[in-house]
Amino acid sequence: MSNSPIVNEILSKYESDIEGSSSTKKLQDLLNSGKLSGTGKLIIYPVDQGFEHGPDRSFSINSKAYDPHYHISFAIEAGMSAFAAPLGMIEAGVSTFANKIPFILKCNSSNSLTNIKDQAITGNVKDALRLNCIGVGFTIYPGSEFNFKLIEQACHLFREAKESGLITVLWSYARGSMSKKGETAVNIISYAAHMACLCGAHIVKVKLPTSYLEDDPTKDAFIKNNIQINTPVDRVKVIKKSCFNGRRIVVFSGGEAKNDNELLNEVKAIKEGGGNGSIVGRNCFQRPRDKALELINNMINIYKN
Ligand code: FBP
Repeated sequence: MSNSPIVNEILSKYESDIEGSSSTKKLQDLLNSGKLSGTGKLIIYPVDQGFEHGPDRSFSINSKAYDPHYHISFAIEAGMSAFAAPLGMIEAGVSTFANKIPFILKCNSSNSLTNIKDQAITGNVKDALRLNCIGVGFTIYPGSEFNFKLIEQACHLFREAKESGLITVLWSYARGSMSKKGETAVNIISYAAHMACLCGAHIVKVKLPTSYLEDDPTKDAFIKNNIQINTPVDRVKVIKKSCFNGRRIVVFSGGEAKNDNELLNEVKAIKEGGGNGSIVGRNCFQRPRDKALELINNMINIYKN
């Protein structure tokens, strides 16, 4: 299959992944997967909320969602670009769904039985290769007291992943030292997104920022240089800019379940601001399957058109 011009343009920005190397091949496969194939846009389906928030808080609203097969088959039916999950969930469906959708192995996880802003390593490159994944995912918490360790672990994992020809996705979620509101402040998300690029992530995943500016040393730069942050489109542009002036793929998380219009308006802003797509979990599995399929279809149509 030959690439669309936009896919070639995106791939050309990953200069260390020499043409023909397997990281490039895997990134190309991802960009040519699902219903957004060839558009330069992605929708990834992450199901690690059982770890992060607990199974009952995540799945009891739609009890079929306790089954890993529910999620993988949903991602395939919806035409999503990839399925991202921790080790056990991928292991539970890897042969049934082999080669039907790209898998991304989420290699660390937190849990809400503790307040500690840290993550445990639960997977590695060897697991990702054994499970035929196209890449690895990792979370860092910029601002947390554990941030330096998490950043070092991310860089270590990514080094090994690239040596094995896998792609790398970094969930960069600021939390810890800033206010709760500050976790989604545009100056903080911009900083977190840029750090993810510096860690060498192929794909950066952040929350959609608000117009709030956290009172920290980065705030002044926004005010003095009149950085536009009023609309969601402005803010997506700010984040793309902080990601090497648009040279890195950036996807935005869906967050807690919200109504269709709210989510679709966010998707319109991501598209208009030059973002590369979405990573949505709860907004899918916390809806009845047919409604979730309809939602993803509408998101795909926005990203396509
Ligand atoms: P959602 O679409 O469910 O928000 O999933 C995206 C995600 O990054 C998950 O991978 C992760 O479990 C969750 O968000 C963490 O959310 P929060 O930081 O709000 O606890």
